[in-house]
Amino acid sequence: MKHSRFFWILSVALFSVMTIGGSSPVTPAAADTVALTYANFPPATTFPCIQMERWVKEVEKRTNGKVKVKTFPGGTLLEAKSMYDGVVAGGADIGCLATAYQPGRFKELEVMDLPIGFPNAKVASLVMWDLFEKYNPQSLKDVKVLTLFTCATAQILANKAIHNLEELNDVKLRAAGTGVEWMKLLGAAPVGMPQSDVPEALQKGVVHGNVTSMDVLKDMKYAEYCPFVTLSDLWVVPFAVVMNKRKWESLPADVKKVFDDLRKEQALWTGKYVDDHANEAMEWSKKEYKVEFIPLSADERAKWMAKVAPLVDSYIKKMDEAKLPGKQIVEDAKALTEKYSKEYK
Ligand code: DTR
Repeated sequence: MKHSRFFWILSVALFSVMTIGGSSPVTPAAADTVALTYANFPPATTFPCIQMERWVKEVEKRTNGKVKVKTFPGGTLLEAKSMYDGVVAGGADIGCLATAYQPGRFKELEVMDLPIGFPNAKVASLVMWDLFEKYNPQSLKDVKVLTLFTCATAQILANKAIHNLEELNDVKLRAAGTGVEWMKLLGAAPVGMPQSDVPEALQKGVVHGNVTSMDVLKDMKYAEYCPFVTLSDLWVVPFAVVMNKRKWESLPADVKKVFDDLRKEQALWTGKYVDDHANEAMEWSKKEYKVEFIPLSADERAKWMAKVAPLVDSYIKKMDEAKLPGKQIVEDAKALTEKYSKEYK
Protein backbone atom coordinates (compact mmCIF):
# COMPACT_ATOMS: atom_id res chain seq x y z
CA MET A 1 0.00 0.00 0.00
CA LYS A 2 2.76 2.33 1.03
CA HIS A 3 4.57 1.52 -2.20
CA SER A 4 1.67 2.21 -4.53
CA ARG A 5 1.10 5.59 -2.82
CA PHE A 6 4.75 6.43 -3.29
CA PHE A 7 4.55 5.63 -7.00
CA TRP A 8 1.36 7.62 -7.38
CA ILE A 9 3.00 10.70 -5.86
CA LEU A 10 6.06 10.14 -8.02
CA SER A 11 3.94 9.94 -11.20
CA VAL A 12 2.09 13.16 -10.35
CA ALA A 13 5.39 14.90 -9.70
CA LEU A 14 6.87 13.66 -12.95
CA PHE A 15 3.77 14.63 -14.93
CA SER A 16 3.93 18.15 -13.44
CA VAL A 17 7.56 18.54 -14.39
CA MET A 18 6.83 17.39 -17.94
CA THR A 19 3.80 19.62 -18.53
CA ILE A 20 4.00 22.68 -16.28
CA GLY A 21 7.78 22.41 -16.43
CA GLY A 22 7.54 22.88 -20.21
CA SER A 23 6.46 26.46 -19.63
CA SER A 24 8.62 27.08 -16.57
CA PRO A 25 11.09 30.00 -16.53
CA VAL A 26 13.80 27.66 -17.85
CA THR A 27 12.18 27.22 -21.30
CA PRO A 28 9.51 29.96 -21.44
CA ALA A 29 6.48 28.87 -23.50
CA ALA A 30 8.75 26.75 -25.70
CA ALA A 31 6.03 24.19 -26.36
CA ASP A 32 3.67 26.90 -27.63
CA THR A 33 6.02 28.93 -29.77
CA VAL A 34 6.71 28.26 -33.43
CA ALA A 35 10.09 29.55 -34.59
CA LEU A 36 10.64 29.86 -38.35
CA THR A 37 13.38 31.11 -40.68
CA TYR A 38 12.59 33.13 -43.85
CA ALA A 39 15.25 33.61 -46.57
CA ASN A 40 15.26 36.31 -49.25
CA PHE A 41 17.83 37.13 -51.95
CA PRO A 42 17.87 40.92 -52.54
CA PRO A 43 18.93 43.63 -50.06
CA ALA A 44 16.67 44.52 -47.12
CA THR A 45 15.66 47.87 -48.67
CA THR A 46 13.96 46.27 -51.70
CA PHE A 47 10.29 45.43 -52.07
CA PRO A 48 10.57 41.61 -51.78
CA CYS A 49 12.08 42.19 -48.32
CA ILE A 50 9.61 44.93 -47.36
CA GLN A 51 6.75 42.51 -48.10
CA MET A 52 8.58 39.83 -46.06
CA GLU A 53 8.77 42.10 -42.98
CA ARG A 54 5.11 43.07 -43.37
CA TRP A 55 4.08 39.40 -43.55
CA VAL A 56 6.15 38.57 -40.46
CA LYS A 57 4.56 41.43 -38.51
CA GLU A 58 1.06 40.41 -39.54
CA VAL A 59 1.70 36.77 -38.66
CA GLU A 60 3.09 37.68 -35.23
CA LYS A 61 0.11 39.94 -34.59
CA ARG A 62 -2.53 37.49 -35.83
CA THR A 63 -1.07 34.56 -33.86
CA ASN A 64 -0.68 36.69 -30.70
CA GLY A 65 3.06 36.22 -30.78
CA LYS A 66 2.87 32.44 -31.08
CA VAL A 67 4.84 32.49 -34.34
CA LYS A 68 8.27 34.12 -34.40
CA VAL A 69 10.03 34.47 -37.73
CA LYS A 70 13.71 35.29 -38.17
CA THR A 71 14.35 36.93 -41.55
CA PHE A 72 17.50 36.66 -43.69
CA PRO A 73 17.60 39.29 -46.48
CA GLY A 74 20.40 39.77 -49.01
CA GLY A 75 21.10 36.08 -49.75
CA THR A 76 22.52 35.51 -46.26
CA LEU A 77 20.76 32.14 -45.88
CA LEU A 78 19.84 31.14 -49.46
CA GLU A 79 20.60 32.82 -52.80
CA ALA A 80 18.29 33.72 -55.70
CA LYS A 81 18.70 30.58 -57.79
CA SER A 82 19.04 28.08 -54.94
CA MET A 83 16.00 29.38 -53.07
CA TYR A 84 13.44 26.78 -54.14
CA ASP A 85 15.68 23.73 -53.71
CA GLY A 86 17.06 25.17 -50.48
CA VAL A 87 13.57 25.44 -48.98
CA VAL A 88 12.66 21.92 -50.16
CA ALA A 89 15.82 20.63 -48.47
CA GLY A 90 15.03 22.54 -45.25
CA GLY A 91 17.90 25.09 -45.50
CA ALA A 92 15.25 27.69 -44.63
CA ASP A 93 11.64 27.14 -43.57
CA ILE A 94 10.36 29.86 -45.91
CA GLY A 95 11.98 31.42 -48.99
CA CYS A 96 11.13 34.13 -51.52
CA LEU A 97 12.15 33.48 -55.12
CA ALA A 98 11.72 35.11 -58.52
CA THR A 99 10.38 32.25 -60.64
CA ALA A 100 11.40 33.97 -63.89
CA TYR A 101 15.08 33.71 -62.93
CA GLN A 102 14.95 30.00 -63.85
CA PRO A 103 13.33 29.79 -67.30
CA GLY A 104 11.78 26.39 -68.03
CA ARG A 105 11.42 25.41 -64.38
CA PHE A 106 8.07 26.89 -63.31
CA LYS A 107 6.39 26.37 -66.66
CA GLU A 108 2.78 27.16 -65.78
CA LEU A 109 3.82 30.43 -64.10
CA GLU A 110 5.72 31.57 -67.21
CA VAL A 111 2.47 32.95 -68.54
CA MET A 112 3.26 35.84 -66.16
CA ASP A 113 6.43 36.60 -68.18
CA LEU A 114 4.48 37.08 -71.44
CA PRO A 115 3.14 40.25 -73.08
CA ILE A 116 -0.37 39.73 -71.65
CA GLY A 117 -0.93 43.43 -71.00
CA PHE A 118 -0.60 43.58 -67.20
CA PRO A 119 -1.03 47.28 -66.39
CA ASN A 120 0.51 47.15 -62.92
CA ALA A 121 1.66 44.84 -60.10
CA LYS A 122 -1.70 44.84 -58.31
CA VAL A 123 -3.50 43.35 -61.30
CA ALA A 124 -0.63 41.00 -62.20
CA SER A 125 -0.33 39.71 -58.62
CA LEU A 126 -4.05 38.95 -58.36
CA VAL A 127 -4.06 37.26 -61.78
CA MET A 128 -1.09 35.15 -60.73
CA TRP A 129 -2.83 34.09 -57.54
CA ASP A 130 -6.07 33.09 -59.31
CA LEU A 131 -4.17 31.13 -61.97
CA PHE A 132 -2.24 29.31 -59.25
CA GLU A 133 -5.44 28.34 -57.46
CA LYS A 134 -7.05 27.11 -60.66
CA TYR A 135 -4.10 25.16 -62.10
CA ASN A 136 -2.27 24.04 -58.94
CA PRO A 137 1.08 23.85 -60.81
CA GLN A 138 3.02 20.61 -60.72
CA SER A 139 6.26 22.64 -60.52
CA LEU A 140 5.30 23.92 -57.05
CA LYS A 141 4.12 20.59 -55.70
CA ASP A 142 7.01 20.08 -53.29
CA VAL A 143 6.29 23.22 -51.25
CA LYS A 144 3.45 25.08 -49.56
CA VAL A 145 2.86 28.38 -51.40
CA LEU A 146 2.37 31.24 -48.93
CA THR A 147 1.88 34.06 -51.44
CA LEU A 148 2.60 35.13 -55.02
CA PHE A 149 3.18 38.59 -56.46
CA THR A 150 4.99 40.47 -59.20
CA CYS A 151 7.10 43.62 -59.47
CA ALA A 152 5.75 46.72 -61.23
CA THR A 153 6.08 46.87 -65.04
CA ALA A 154 9.67 46.93 -66.32
CA GLN A 155 11.24 50.07 -67.78
CA ILE A 156 14.64 50.58 -69.40
CA LEU A 157 17.11 52.18 -66.96
CA ALA A 158 20.22 53.06 -68.99
CA ASN A 159 23.27 55.26 -69.33
CA LYS A 160 22.02 56.46 -72.75
CA ALA A 161 18.76 57.90 -74.00
CA ILE A 162 16.61 55.34 -75.83
CA HIS A 163 13.61 56.71 -77.74
CA ASN A 164 13.05 53.94 -80.30
CA LEU A 165 14.06 50.52 -81.62
CA GLU A 166 16.99 51.97 -83.57
CA GLU A 167 18.52 53.42 -80.40
CA LEU A 168 17.87 50.17 -78.52
CA ASN A 169 19.69 48.12 -81.15
CA ASP A 170 22.61 46.13 -79.70
CA VAL A 171 22.62 47.96 -76.35
CA LYS A 172 23.94 45.66 -73.60
CA LEU A 173 21.18 45.54 -71.03
CA ARG A 174 20.63 43.33 -68.04
CA ALA A 175 17.27 41.59 -67.98
CA ALA A 176 15.67 39.13 -65.57
CA GLY A 177 15.26 35.52 -66.74
CA THR A 178 12.59 35.42 -69.42
CA GLY A 179 13.03 39.16 -70.03
CA VAL A 180 16.14 38.17 -72.00
CA GLU A 181 13.86 36.76 -74.73
CA TRP A 182 11.93 40.04 -74.91
CA MET A 183 15.13 42.06 -75.31
CA LYS A 184 16.47 39.74 -78.03
CA LEU A 185 13.28 40.20 -80.05
CA LEU A 186 13.58 43.97 -79.56
CA GLY A 187 17.12 43.90 -80.96
CA ALA A 188 19.08 44.69 -77.77
CA ALA A 189 22.02 42.63 -76.48
CA PRO A 190 20.59 41.26 -73.22
CA VAL A 191 22.49 39.69 -70.35
CA GLY A 192 20.47 37.62 -67.85
CA MET A 193 21.30 37.90 -64.15
CA PRO A 194 19.53 38.27 -60.80
CA GLN A 195 18.92 41.77 -59.45
CA SER A 196 21.44 41.11 -56.68
CA ASP A 197 24.32 40.90 -59.24
CA VAL A 198 23.43 44.08 -61.16
CA PRO A 199 25.18 46.82 -59.12
CA GLU A 200 28.61 45.31 -59.79
CA ALA A 201 27.83 44.66 -63.48
CA LEU A 202 26.76 48.30 -63.91
CA GLN A 203 29.79 49.66 -62.11
CA LYS A 204 32.18 47.50 -64.16
CA GLY A 205 30.44 48.45 -67.42
CA VAL A 206 29.50 44.81 -68.17
CA VAL A 207 26.03 46.19 -68.93
CA HIS A 208 24.90 49.69 -69.88
CA GLY A 209 21.59 49.49 -68.13
CA ASN A 210 18.99 47.34 -66.43
CA VAL A 211 15.48 46.53 -67.57
CA THR A 212 13.48 46.37 -64.36
CA SER A 213 10.75 48.10 -62.40
CA MET A 214 11.47 51.60 -61.09
CA ASP A 215 11.45 50.86 -57.34
CA VAL A 216 15.15 49.97 -57.61
CA LEU A 217 16.09 53.41 -58.96
CA LYS A 218 15.90 54.35 -55.29
CA ASP A 219 16.20 51.09 -53.34
CA MET A 220 19.37 49.97 -55.14
CA LYS A 221 20.46 53.47 -56.10
CA TYR A 222 20.46 52.77 -59.85
CA ALA A 223 19.52 56.45 -60.36
CA GLU A 224 23.22 57.09 -59.73
CA TYR A 225 24.33 55.02 -62.77
CA CYS A 226 21.32 55.30 -65.07
CA PRO A 227 20.54 58.92 -65.99
CA PHE A 228 17.87 57.88 -68.55
CA VAL A 229 14.69 55.83 -68.13
CA THR A 230 12.59 54.81 -71.14
CA LEU A 231 9.00 54.36 -69.96
CA SER A 232 8.18 51.27 -71.96
CA ASP A 233 5.99 49.20 -69.57
CA LEU A 234 7.43 45.83 -70.59
CA TRP A 235 7.16 42.64 -68.53
CA VAL A 236 6.49 41.99 -64.85
CA VAL A 237 8.66 39.56 -62.87
CA PRO A 238 6.72 36.95 -60.87
CA PHE A 239 7.73 35.93 -57.33
CA ALA A 240 6.69 33.03 -55.10
CA VAL A 241 7.02 32.73 -51.33
CA VAL A 242 7.26 29.04 -50.53
CA MET A 243 7.47 26.99 -47.34
CA ASN A 244 9.07 23.64 -46.60
CA LYS A 245 6.22 21.09 -46.72
CA ARG A 246 7.18 19.07 -43.65
CA LYS A 247 7.46 22.28 -41.64
CA TRP A 248 4.05 23.39 -42.95
CA GLU A 249 2.50 20.07 -41.98
CA SER A 250 3.94 20.37 -38.47
CA LEU A 251 2.14 23.69 -37.81
CA PRO A 252 -0.91 23.81 -35.52
CA ALA A 253 -4.26 24.30 -37.29
CA ASP A 254 -4.80 27.84 -35.99
CA VAL A 255 -1.42 28.95 -37.36
CA LYS A 256 -2.11 27.28 -40.71
CA LYS A 257 -5.35 29.23 -40.91
CA VAL A 258 -3.57 32.56 -40.30
CA PHE A 259 -1.06 31.74 -43.08
CA ASP A 260 -3.79 30.65 -45.49
CA ASP A 261 -5.95 33.70 -44.85
CA LEU A 262 -2.99 35.97 -45.61
CA ARG A 263 -2.10 34.48 -49.00
CA LYS A 264 -4.17 36.53 -51.43
CA GLU A 265 -4.25 39.56 -49.14
CA GLN A 266 -0.44 39.62 -49.13
CA ALA A 267 -0.37 39.37 -52.95
CA LEU A 268 -2.50 42.51 -53.28
CA TRP A 269 -0.69 44.35 -50.46
CA THR A 270 2.65 43.76 -52.18
CA GLY A 271 1.35 44.75 -55.62
CA LYS A 272 0.03 48.00 -54.21
CA TYR A 273 3.20 48.69 -52.24
CA VAL A 274 5.49 48.19 -55.24
CA ASP A 275 3.30 50.14 -57.69
CA ASP A 276 3.20 53.12 -55.32
CA HIS A 277 6.86 52.80 -54.50
CA ALA A 278 7.88 52.70 -58.19
CA ASN A 279 6.14 56.06 -58.65
CA GLU A 280 7.79 57.49 -55.55
CA ALA A 281 11.19 56.30 -56.77
CA MET A 282 10.56 58.04 -60.10
CA GLU A 283 9.89 61.37 -58.38
CA TRP A 284 12.86 60.87 -56.08
CA SER A 285 15.21 60.17 -59.03
CA LYS A 286 14.07 63.30 -60.87
CA LYS A 287 14.72 65.40 -57.79
CA GLU A 288 17.90 63.82 -56.45
CA TYR A 289 19.70 62.77 -59.67
CA LYS A 290 17.92 64.72 -62.44
CA VAL A 291 17.13 61.42 -64.17
CA GLU A 292 15.38 61.99 -67.50
CA PHE A 293 12.19 59.98 -68.13
CA ILE A 294 11.45 59.29 -71.81
CA PRO A 295 7.90 58.27 -72.68
CA LEU A 296 7.47 55.97 -75.71
CA SER A 297 4.98 57.29 -78.24
CA ALA A 298 1.91 55.08 -78.77
CA ASP A 299 3.07 54.25 -82.32
CA GLU A 300 6.53 53.29 -81.15
CA ARG A 301 5.16 51.11 -78.32
CA ALA A 302 2.86 49.33 -80.79
CA LYS A 303 5.96 48.46 -82.85
CA TRP A 304 7.69 47.04 -79.76
CA MET A 305 4.65 44.97 -78.79
CA ALA A 306 4.35 43.54 -82.31
CA LYS A 307 7.96 42.35 -82.04
CA VAL A 308 7.40 40.47 -78.77
CA ALA A 309 3.97 39.02 -79.66
CA PRO A 310 5.49 35.68 -80.86
CA LEU A 311 6.47 34.94 -77.25
CA VAL A 312 2.85 33.95 -76.57
CA ASP A 313 2.73 31.38 -79.38
CA SER A 314 6.05 29.87 -78.46
CA TYR A 315 4.85 29.53 -74.83
CA ILE A 316 1.71 27.71 -75.98
CA LYS A 317 3.81 25.42 -78.19
CA LYS A 318 6.20 24.61 -75.33
CA MET A 319 3.26 23.91 -73.04
CA ASP A 320 1.62 21.65 -75.66
CA GLU A 321 4.84 19.65 -75.82
CA ALA A 322 4.80 19.33 -72.03
CA LYS A 323 1.09 18.29 -72.21
CA LEU A 324 0.05 21.36 -70.24
CA PRO A 325 -2.95 23.59 -71.12
CA GLY A 326 -0.97 26.65 -72.29
CA LYS A 327 -3.67 28.11 -74.53
CA GLN A 328 -6.27 27.95 -71.77
CA ILE A 329 -3.86 29.50 -69.25
CA VAL A 330 -3.15 32.41 -71.63
CA GLU A 331 -6.88 32.95 -72.23
CA ASP A 332 -7.57 32.90 -68.48
CA ALA A 333 -4.68 35.31 -67.83
CA LYS A 334 -6.10 37.77 -70.37
CA ALA A 335 -9.66 37.52 -69.02
CA LEU A 336 -8.51 37.95 -65.40
CA THR A 337 -6.35 40.92 -66.41
CA GLU A 338 -9.37 42.58 -67.95
CA LYS A 339 -11.46 41.85 -64.85
CA TYR A 340 -8.96 43.16 -62.29
CA SER A 341 -7.91 46.14 -64.44
CA LYS A 342 -11.37 47.65 -63.94
CA GLU A 343 -10.84 47.72 -60.20
CA TYR A 344 -7.11 48.31 -59.80
CA LYS A 345 -5.82 51.14 -61.98
N1 DTR B 1 12.34 43.37 -62.17
C1 DTR B 1 12.80 42.16 -61.54
C2 DTR B 1 12.25 42.03 -60.19
C3 DTR B 1 12.52 43.11 -59.25
C4 DTR B 1 12.02 44.37 -59.21
N2 DTR B 1 12.44 45.04 -58.12
C5 DTR B 1 13.28 44.21 -57.43
C6 DTR B 1 14.01 44.37 -56.27
C7 DTR B 1 14.79 43.32 -55.81
C8 DTR B 1 14.84 42.10 -56.49
C9 DTR B 1 14.13 41.90 -57.66
C10 DTR B 1 13.35 42.96 -58.13
C11 DTR B 1 14.27 42.08 -61.67
O1 DTR B 1 14.75 42.92 -62.37
O2 DTR B 1 14.91 41.20 -61.13
